[in-house]
Amino acid sequence: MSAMSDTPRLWTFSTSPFAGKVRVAFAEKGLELELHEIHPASRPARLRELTPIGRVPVLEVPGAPPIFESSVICEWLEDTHPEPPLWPADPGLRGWARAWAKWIDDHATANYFLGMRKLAFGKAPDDPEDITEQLHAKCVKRLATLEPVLAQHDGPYLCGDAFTLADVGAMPVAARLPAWTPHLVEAVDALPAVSAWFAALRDRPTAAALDAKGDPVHRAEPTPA
Ligand SMILES: N[C@@H](CCC(=O)N[C@@H](CS)C(=O)NCC(=O)O)C(=O)O
Repeated sequence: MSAMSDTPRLWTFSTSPFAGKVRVAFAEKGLELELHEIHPASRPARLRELTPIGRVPVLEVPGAPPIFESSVICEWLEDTHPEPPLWPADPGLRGWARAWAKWIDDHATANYFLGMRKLAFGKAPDDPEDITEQLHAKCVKRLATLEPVLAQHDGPYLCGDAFTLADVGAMPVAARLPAWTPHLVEAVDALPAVSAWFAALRDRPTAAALDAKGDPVHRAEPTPA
């Protein structure tokens, strides 16, 4: 593995929604990222050196401490590369969008992808048999909460014309749900504002960054410089 270049390095795995969120945010800014792909079942030691939490995404930038937490990485990006802005200029609307961005992470994204994770990596011993179905039903119920919220602005995005990091946060669910869980599509189609919003998010050219995959970094690999 090469010494670090000036291009920010993101520790990621391709199907992680939170890493996907960061990849889309960088793409929205037109910035490059060096992707270091991990496998969740075989995390390289370097990841734990960067953050004892051992989760992705983690951003490495020359001359700065590593940054973890997808929303915090996106805030660093907004601070260091303000154009094009990914938050509304109005402080009140910005606060509102930030609150919904957190809610989308904690409720829609977390339930959907935890359901997928249990399907892919197995259930915990005390999980009910239908844990994935329960988590996915919870996700759809939470999406219904967004119907009146989306109606507050005249689309296509959460804040109307302004595309924000709250929209970026919803892109992984919007993009994966039809392909990975077609049986949930009917329930989402019954939510007109959410389904129109999801379609607009899938149409965003930067949605392609959700599929971006870096060179794999294996557990046994030595610590890069
Ligand atoms: N709140 C964190 C969540 C990070 C997170 O849960 N990352 C997952 C991937 S989506 C992970 O690394 N999971 C590994 C594991 O839990 O074993 C963020 O937004 O960055």
